[in-house]
Amino acid sequence: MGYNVVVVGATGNVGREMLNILSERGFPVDKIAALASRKSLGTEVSFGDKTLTTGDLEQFDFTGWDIALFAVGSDATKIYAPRAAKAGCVVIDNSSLYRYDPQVPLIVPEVNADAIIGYSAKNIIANPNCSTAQMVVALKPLHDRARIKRVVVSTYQSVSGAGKDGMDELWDQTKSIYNPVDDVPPSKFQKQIAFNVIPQIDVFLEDGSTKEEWKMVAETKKIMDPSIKVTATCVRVPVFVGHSEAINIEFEDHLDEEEARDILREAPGIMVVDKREPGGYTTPIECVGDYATFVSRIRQDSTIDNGINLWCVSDNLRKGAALNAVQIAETLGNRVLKKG
Ligand code: 11C
Repeated sequence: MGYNVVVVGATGNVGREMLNILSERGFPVDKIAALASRKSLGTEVSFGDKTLTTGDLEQFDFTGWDIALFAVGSDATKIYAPRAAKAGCVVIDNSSLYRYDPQVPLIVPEVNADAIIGYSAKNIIANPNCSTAQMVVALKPLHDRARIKRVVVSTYQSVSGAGKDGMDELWDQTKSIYNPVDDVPPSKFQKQIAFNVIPQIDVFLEDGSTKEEWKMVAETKKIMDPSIKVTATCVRVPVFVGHSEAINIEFEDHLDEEEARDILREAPGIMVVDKREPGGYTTPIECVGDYATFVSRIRQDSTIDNGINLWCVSDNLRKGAALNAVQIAETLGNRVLKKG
């Protein structure tokens, strides 16, 4: 016996990956529904070797459905997630709407799977922001060994984090550079993204940071440990898929770079690629379509007492979104619903 599963936002970048990953991982599905907003209604999407036609989110009755993976914006989530939850369907939400709600667990299964039990307060589980998800997978095993005090992270985030429109803007603008007749001015992004980098993701906050940077701070504290200090600079780069992060970590206790490498090699969800030679590290293009969070360039930071630097890369549509959501569904199934 399997689960009745709904994917909400099935035509978007993340919704499509949710369907792919449910199928790839053999998630025990009895019945599946792919839902979309009115404008994408009737679009066909793939689920393994099947083709599904998207149904209408507005009209959908969630009664009798076990799990809904939501990959729509906060506005639609606000209306339909409580509706699904009330009908007895557990919502796994990829938007930021519920992430900071103390009654909603924010889960990265490799890091805080035990917290999933808190789902029953609202029948909702939150999926973190992509840049947080891959970072905490890399940080957790090191924190368990040497207690992290402070993290300084700079991100290099791909345009797919901004959805299909972001990918189209990079593609069209890149072409337009060679054919200036087709001018493609910035629209999704604040400045030209082709052949450029932009130190702004999401809106500015009062303290001069951006909301993306704030999310990395708040979510790391909620998922891992509220005592960890995080400071982030989030940057958009002209890469289609795959977020990269340069992470500087300060620990309470000494941690030697060899031990850090060994710990990360053994840790769940991580692939260490760290040869000190040209090309002996992972770049975003190499992580596309993969499940792992890749860690490279592990080295001592000799400017502080207990410091390590590393480079971390992952597919933002997978570990950063759809894969993590499916892993949450698997954890929920194995630990709570126990139907599969
Ligand atoms: C980006 N990280 O790369 C964002 C996208 O809170 O789930 C995901 C936003 C979120 O633009």
